[in-house]
Amino acid sequence: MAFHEECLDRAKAVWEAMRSHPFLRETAECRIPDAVFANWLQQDYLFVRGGVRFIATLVGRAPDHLAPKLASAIPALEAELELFARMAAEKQIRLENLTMAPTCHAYVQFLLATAHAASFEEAFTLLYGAEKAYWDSWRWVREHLAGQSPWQPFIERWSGEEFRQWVDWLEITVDELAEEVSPSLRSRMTDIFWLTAHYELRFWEMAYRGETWAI
Ligand code: MP5
Repeated sequence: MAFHEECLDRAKAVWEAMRSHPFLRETAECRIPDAVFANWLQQDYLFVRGGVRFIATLVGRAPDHLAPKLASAIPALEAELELFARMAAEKQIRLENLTMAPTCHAYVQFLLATAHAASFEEAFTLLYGAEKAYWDSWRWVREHLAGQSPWQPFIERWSGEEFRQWVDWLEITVDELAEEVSPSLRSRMTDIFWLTAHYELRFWEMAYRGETWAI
């Protein structure tokens, strides 16, 4: 079994819960309330900004042959942030003075802590897990889309050809990295994937429920 299949197999239950989350189902059925979608848009905007710093740290730690491709993700994320800004302006959703909800905050801290304190291979596994989660989630939306969504540009961003090629590269590369490491590091890499899968599920849950700090 390839390493990425091992990861997906171990996280199977949470991956299925993520892909069948009501946020995604209601988005596909074009009946997600605007205010609920806006929760996701605001929090994901903050998440992606954290993601830029995560990838920048990863570039600094990457072996030479992986650094250029990883670095190419940074302008792609900047373009993505512009998409968030464009859609937010169109739908009158505020992007200034936002507060990270608890789950978004914890997930971004997990990204940054892993990038700085864990091995490069573990951090790369996190990146693969987060991107694979979005590919599988948004592709599910695209495959079940029941009409013209007001949120179409987001659906296309993460279910289109360019993103597919990026996730394919991450998948091949994470498998290659896992071939070279000790059994204990390989096992820590699957732990990171498992945690990432849980954060991804919780991110939909956070947006759907409109999670806030208690007080
Ligand atoms: C991604 C994202 C995909 N935007 N948000 C979450 C919660 N998980 C994964 O990352 P990217 O860098 O926007 O493709």
